[in-house]
Amino acid sequence: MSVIGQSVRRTALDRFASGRGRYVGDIDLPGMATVAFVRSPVAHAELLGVDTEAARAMPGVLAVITGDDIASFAPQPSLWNPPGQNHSGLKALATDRLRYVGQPFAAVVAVDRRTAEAAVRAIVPQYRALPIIADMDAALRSAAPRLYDHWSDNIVARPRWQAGDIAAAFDNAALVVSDRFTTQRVHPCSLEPRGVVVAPDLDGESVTVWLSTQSIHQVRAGISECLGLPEHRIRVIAPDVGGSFGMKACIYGEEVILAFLTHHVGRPLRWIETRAEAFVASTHGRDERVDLAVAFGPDGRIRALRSTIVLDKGADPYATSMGTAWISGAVMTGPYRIDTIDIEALAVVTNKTPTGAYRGFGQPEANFALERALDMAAPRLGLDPAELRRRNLVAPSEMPYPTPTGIVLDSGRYADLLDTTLERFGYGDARPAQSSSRRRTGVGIACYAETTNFGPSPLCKLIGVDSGGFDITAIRMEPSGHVRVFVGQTPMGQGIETVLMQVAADELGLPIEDISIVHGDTVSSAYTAYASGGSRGAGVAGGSTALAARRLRARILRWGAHLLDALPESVRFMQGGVEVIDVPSRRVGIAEIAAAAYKAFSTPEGLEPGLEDRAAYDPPALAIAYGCVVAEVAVDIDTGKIAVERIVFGHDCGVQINPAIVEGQVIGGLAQALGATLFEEVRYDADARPLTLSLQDYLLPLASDVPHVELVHFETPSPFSPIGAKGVGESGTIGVPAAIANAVQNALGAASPLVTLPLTGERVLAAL
Ligand code: MCN
Ligand code: SMO
Repeated sequence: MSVIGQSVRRTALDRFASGRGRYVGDIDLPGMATVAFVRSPVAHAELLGVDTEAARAMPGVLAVITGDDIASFAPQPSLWNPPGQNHSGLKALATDRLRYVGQPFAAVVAVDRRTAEAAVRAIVPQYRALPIIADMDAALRSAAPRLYDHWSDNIVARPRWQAGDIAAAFDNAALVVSDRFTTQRVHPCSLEPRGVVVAPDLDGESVTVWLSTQSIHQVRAGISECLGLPEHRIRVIAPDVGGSFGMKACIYGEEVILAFLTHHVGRPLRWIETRAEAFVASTHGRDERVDLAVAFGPDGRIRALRSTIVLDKGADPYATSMGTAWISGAVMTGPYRIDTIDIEALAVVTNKTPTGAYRGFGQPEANFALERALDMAAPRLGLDPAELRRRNLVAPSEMPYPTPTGIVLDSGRYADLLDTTLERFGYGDARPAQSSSRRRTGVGIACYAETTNFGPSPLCKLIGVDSGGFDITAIRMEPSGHVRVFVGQTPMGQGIETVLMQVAADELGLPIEDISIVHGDTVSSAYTAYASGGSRGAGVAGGSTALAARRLRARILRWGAHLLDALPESVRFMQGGVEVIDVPSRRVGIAEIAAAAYKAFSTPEGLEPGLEDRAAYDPPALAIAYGCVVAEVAVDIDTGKIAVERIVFGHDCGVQINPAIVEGQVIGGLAQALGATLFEEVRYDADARPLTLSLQDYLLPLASDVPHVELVHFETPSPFSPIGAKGVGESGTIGVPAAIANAVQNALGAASPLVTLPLTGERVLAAL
């Protein structure tokens, strides 16, 4: 029986659940010292000098460095570099200017954490305040001060997509709906914050870096570039990673500084981010505003779409640069048939912590705008929101459907999934569901189409991602018959290692216990430039793993034939061995084959001793997952408090390799989206000083906030993955904000439109 489609228990589950995970913070090396960073207390200032004398003189302080000490470093690399992009050129420590609260400008090495923190407090920056760019409007104002003197404005880049006669389509529309939809800034809040441990190697030249990251090879390349150290002299290891959600996808300055300092002081070093630090030092998510106008024909068909997207990139376009806004633009037409567009995406710099990748990566922001706009149009067109969507969803017969932004909607039954999900919900019976009491109920829908299996290398090149989108898997059957699979994915909690074991086990016809995965070490695992992110683990790493396993299987077959003294064409692979097709009793087991391949006293013609193979897989295109969320809410109109009562979530991620993991991913993503819909928000005051610095100011969803969720699964295999898998790791985050907002609007009836997240009580009351 195939192990694909089985809810195999996750390998590390028991270890994690019983507190035996081993994270960066658990690493303890002899002689290890602690690093702490001195961070900007102000949003924007000229840095005149840093007085480090008192700190240096403190007992237990081993070193203090400032920006002046890293003058020879190259700037922090940007992983996305779309055409025409402006670069900051910033290094790991600020030198002449401070650009956001939390930006590091000095680092301290001390014998322990307490001493390091005391030294940090003793370091005083002299600075002169500069005018502050507090938000995207301030950044775009023509008289705005520039954050970077070598730029002509505060815009990172502004790609644009145009197709069809947009003016005519709007002029002739039966209805135009337009508004400004804002998705707030959020804190990714992985359970384990970031952390780095480094050790100098004995040769005094190489360095080992243990890091909580989802991209070991990108980090290695980044450290190499910044320090001018060849990549082979840097070993990056990701131990267990306690959540990441996109935020650990990039290289940060801290790892570069530690890699440098470890030789400087000749000791292993550790830096573990505190939660308060994480609120300013690690990239935030979202913070995007979408101006959207949609033109409809009298039949409710969408005739055209016009949009301007603005991303608040914060103070430095490093890491993912304007990637999230680019993806928002690329997916703005959603799962719908729309051929006339004019979409522009801008990213601007402000005096805030940089924003970066966060689960959903630009897609929830676009979805919130489009799905809210559809609900605003439906009553004016005299159509039920479900019917309006049904009329516009791309049909299977139209696929592959190229959208005007260059995405190809590959496969799926969009309208069927909508109807099945509505039926499961009992939609016809539930709507309209408002009541006259102080507690009103409402129902809302959102559909989405989601880019997954991030990769095609030509696409990466086109949009300026600095690495190809392939995955490599190496595979080795040991002399014992056990199979080790070397992958380039860095698990961060999503369970990918179990799923890749399933793929290998399936291809080789072996029990899952006979497979193990090697990952998260630039020396021992496979090279994969892009690593984990873009919901690509199952589809892309699953692809390279299936191909590598197929090659190994062919090799095992030839060894089997050799041992059976049969022709390769006359044998077949059967559970746990190779047998002669016509004479199944002539059979040789895997263990025997493996032993023979390593003894190799006699090697088959054309083969070499040993059982090893590898394969790379570069997907031909993105795979488009899709889904439909139906939410029911109850709104207390005295307080504005929203209770999400029920969610039915229909989705299609192609072939599900591990249904239990898929379910966990959808519900986990949904819970995260619920927080971002209802209350999570990173706030700043008018001077760009952060107001949310702890979990007392920043509300996360509790288990009691998450409603009963029912899932509807469709499984349309992706034509763009050898195993038919599309991604699911981000699916839960995309349609939830719009579905809930649509439900709340349905409950509130004639209130003014809800267009800003999160849907706090104040906003709900204001709409009433
Ligand atoms: N899966 C499956 N069958 C499919 C698709 C996926 O069994 N058809 C399984 C996968 O094998 C994997 C999981 O579901 O175990 C998610 O797979 P996939 O969608 O391919 O995504 P990735 O493995 O690339 O994971 C990254 C994705 C992203 S981009 C973010 S952000 C994210 C997420 O997954 N961050 C997470 N889920 C997370 N889950 C946890 N617990 N922690 C994070 O930081
Ligand atoms: S935000 Mo996920 O790492 O693509």
